[in-house]
Amino acid sequence: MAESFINVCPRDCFSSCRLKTTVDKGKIISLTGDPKDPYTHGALCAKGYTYRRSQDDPERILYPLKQEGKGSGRWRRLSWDEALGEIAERLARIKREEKTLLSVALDKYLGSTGLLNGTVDAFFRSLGPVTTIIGSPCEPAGVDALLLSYGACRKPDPEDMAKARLIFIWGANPAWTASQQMRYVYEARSRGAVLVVIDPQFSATAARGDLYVEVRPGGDGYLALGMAKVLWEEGLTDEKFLREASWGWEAYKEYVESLHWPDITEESGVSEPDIRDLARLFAGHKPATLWLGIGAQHHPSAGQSFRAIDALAALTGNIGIPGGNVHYALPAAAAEAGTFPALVFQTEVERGLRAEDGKNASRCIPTGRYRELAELDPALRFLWVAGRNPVAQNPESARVRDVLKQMETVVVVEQKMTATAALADYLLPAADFLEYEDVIVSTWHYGVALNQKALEPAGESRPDFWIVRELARKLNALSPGFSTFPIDLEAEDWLDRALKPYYSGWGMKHYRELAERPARLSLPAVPWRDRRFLTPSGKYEFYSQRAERLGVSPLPIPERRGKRSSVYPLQMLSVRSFAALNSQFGQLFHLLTGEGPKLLVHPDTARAKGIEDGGGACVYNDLGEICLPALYTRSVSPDLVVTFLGSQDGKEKGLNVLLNLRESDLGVLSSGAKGLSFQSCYVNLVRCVERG
Ligand SMILES: Nc1nc2c(c(=O)[nH]1)N[C@H]1C(S)=C(S)[C@@H](COP(=O)(O)OP(=O)(O)OC[C@H]3O[C@@H](n4cnc5c(=O)[nH]c(N)nc54)[C@H](O)[C@@H]3O)O[C@H]1N2
Ligand SMILES: Nc1nc2c(c(=O)[nH]1)N[C@H]1C(S)=C(S)[C@@H](COP(=O)(O)OP(=O)(O)OC[C@H]3O[C@@H](n4cnc5c(=O)[nH]c(N)nc54)[C@H](O)[C@@H]3O)O[C@H]1N2
Ligand SMILES: [Mo]
Repeated sequence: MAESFINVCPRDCFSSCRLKTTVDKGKIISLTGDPKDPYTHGALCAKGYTYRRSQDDPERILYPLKQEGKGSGRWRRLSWDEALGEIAERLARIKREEKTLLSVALDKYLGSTGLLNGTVDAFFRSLGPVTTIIGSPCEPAGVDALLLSYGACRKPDPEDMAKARLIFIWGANPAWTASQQMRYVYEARSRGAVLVVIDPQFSATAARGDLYVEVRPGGDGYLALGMAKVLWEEGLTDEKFLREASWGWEAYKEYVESLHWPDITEESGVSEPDIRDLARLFAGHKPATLWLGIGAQHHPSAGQSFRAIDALAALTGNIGIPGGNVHYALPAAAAEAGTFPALVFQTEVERGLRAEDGKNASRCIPTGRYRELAELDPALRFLWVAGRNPVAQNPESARVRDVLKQMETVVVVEQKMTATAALADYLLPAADFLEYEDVIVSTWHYGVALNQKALEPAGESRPDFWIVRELARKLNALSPGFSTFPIDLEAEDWLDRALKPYYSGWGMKHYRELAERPARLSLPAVPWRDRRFLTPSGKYEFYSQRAERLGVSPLPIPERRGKRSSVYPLQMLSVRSFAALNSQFGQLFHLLTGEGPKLLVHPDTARAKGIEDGGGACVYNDLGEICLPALYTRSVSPDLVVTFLGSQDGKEKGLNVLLNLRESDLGVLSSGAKGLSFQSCYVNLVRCVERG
C-alpha cells in the first residue's frame, strides 16, 4: 500500500521546502511541495520537482570505490568493510609516523543542511587535534557587517516583508534563488509597495520590479554613501533614532558631507539626480525594508559596503519596526534561540576527549586557501571532503586540482562523480535525504522540520553519519580510544539530544512530533523593537572600534575600486541560475532550455571581438580559459560578462579556473575566516571556433 512521508529539501538554499512524498513498493509515485508548509505554502522550484525522478538518476554513486591512480578513472568497487578498513589503516599509520593527526584535514560544507551533518565535524574533533578548513565561502562578510553595527545577527521573519511599503532588493536575485519569498514581495506590491532592484545586470528579479538601478559591481557602498549624503542634506533623517539609539552618527555625517559627487558617481556608476531620487524614495516610504544579497557581497570591500547600505535603515529609523529592517540569510542567528544543535554534537564528543589532546590545538586554514594545504608543516597527508565540491566552487580551480593530486589520501563522500570526486582515492557513496531521517533548520525562516526516511538508500550508499560512525568503530578496533566518537548513539539519539532543549517551547516530547507540527526557532518576528543593541556602546554603531580592530575603517567606508587592467578589461560576474544549485543539478538547465549555459555579453563587446550571437566565446585570463556560446543581451553593460555558477565548457572546464583567490574585508568575526570575493574576476574575450 502506498505510504506518504514528510521530507525537507536539505540543499544550501533559503527556503528549506517541506515536501510530501508518496511511495509504493519502494518507488516514489508522487512528490510535491507540502501545502501545509507555513512558509512555502507548497510552492517548489524546478530543482525540487526533479526529486520525483531521483530514484532513476543514473549519476548516483552506488558503491564504495577506489581509484587506481588519481584522476585515472580506473575505479574498483570495494565493500564498506574493505574501504573503511583501508582508510582506518591509513589514519593509524599517519598517527604512528607523525605522532599527531595534524596531517589529517576535513573540508566540509552544506551538501546537506540537515542537523546530522554536524556529526561529521564531531567525528573529526573526536580524533583530537586535526586540520580544519574554517570559515564559509558564502555569506560571512555580510554577517560581520551586521555584527559590527548591531552587535548581534538578527533578522525579521521573511513574511514581515509583506508589510513593507518599499522593498529594496540590493544585489539578490530571489526570483531565481529564493522563489518562495517572491510571494511576500508580491503581497507587498499588491498593497501598493514599490520594488526597487539594485544590480549590475538586469536580473529576473529586476524584470519584476518597479525601478531598476544599474550599479557598478562592488559600487554599492558608494551608492549608499551618496544616499546618506542626500538624506542629511535634505533633512530626511530620523533624528530621534540617531540621537537616542545610535553611536557615531556625527562622525559619519561629517564624512559623507565631505564626499564629492564625482567620486560617488564614478564609484557607484549612478548619477547624482538618480541617487537623489532614490534617497527621497527611500525616506518617503516608511516602513522600508532592505534585502542584502549574498551575491553582491562577493567583492573585496563588501563588508564595509554592507555596513553603508545597512546604515540607510538606521538613518531613516527603519529598524525595529514591522515592515522595516534588513533581511539577510543568517545561520548565526539561530544560536540566539537556544543551544545551537550543531554545538551539541561537538560538546558531546569533547567531553570524551582526553585532556592531553586539548593541549595541542587543531590547525585552522581559512576557506578558499587550498594552495596553502600543500605548504603546511607538518605536511598534510589525508583530506576528507564531504558535502562540498571545491574544484568547481573554490577560486583557483587548477590549484585545487593540483593539491588533491599531490595529497597522499583523498576521501570524498559524494552522491555524484563531481570534478572533486574524480580526484579521490576513495569515493564513498552518500545517501540522499529521502533515504534517512534528519531534521532541517532553515537559515532564512528558521523553520524546524522533520525529514522522514521515505526510501531505502540507493545501492550501498549510506548517510554521512553512518560512515563516520563505522569509521570510528574501525579505528577503535585498531587502537582502542583512537576516536572518542560515541559509537553507541543512533542518529535518533543525536537528534533527540540536540533538539531536547527546544521541546518545551514547542510543546513536544520528541522531535518526531514535528511531522505533524513543524516548529520555528523562537526568535522575534521583528528584531530590535527595544532599540537596545548588543554593541559595546549599546547603540546602533555607525562608528565601530571593533571594525577598526578588524583592520577596516571604524566608519562604513569602502575601499575605492582599483584601476582596471587594459589586458583584462571585462569583469566576469558569476551568478546563480534558476536550474542549478551551485555546482549541482547539472543537467536541469539543458533539460529546461534545450541548451547549455551561455556567456551573457553586450552585443557591442561581442561584435568588437567578432563573436557572433550563439558563436563560441573564449573567456581567458592569466589563470586559464573556458569556451562558452555567447548570448547577445543588453541586460549587461559593455564592460561586463555574466555566466552561471556551475557552467562548464565542452572540455568540462568550470568557470572557477578563471578566479584568483581574493578575500573580502570582513568575515573573521563570525566565521573565523574572511569571506571570498568571487566577483573579482577580470577577463578578456576572443572568438573561438569548435572544430567539428
Ligand atoms: N536557483 C538557485 N538558488 C540558490 C542557489 C543556486 O545556486 N541556485 N544557491 C544558494 C546559495 S549557496 C546562495 S549563497 C544564494 C545566493 O543568492 P543570491 O545572492 O540571490 O544569488 P547570486 O546569483 O549569487 O547574486 C544575486 C545578484 O547579485 C548581483 N550582483 C553581483 N555583484 C553585485 C554588486 O556588486 N552589487 C549588486 N547590487 N549586485 C551584484 C548579481 O548580478 C545577481 O543578480 O542562493 C541560494 N539559492
Ligand atoms: N565563481 C563563484 N564561485 C562561488 C560562488 C559564486 O558566487 N561564484 N558562490 C560561493 C557560495 S555562496 C557557496 S555557498 C559555495 C558552494 O560551494 P560547495 O558547497 O562546494 O558547492 P555545491 O555545488 O553545493 O557542493 C555540494 C556537494 O555536496 C554533495 N552532496 C549533496 N548532498 C550530500 C550529502 O548528504 N552528503 C555529502 N557528503 N555530499 C552531499 C553534492 O553532490 C555537491 O557535489 O560556492 C561558492 N563559489
Ligand atoms: Mo552560498
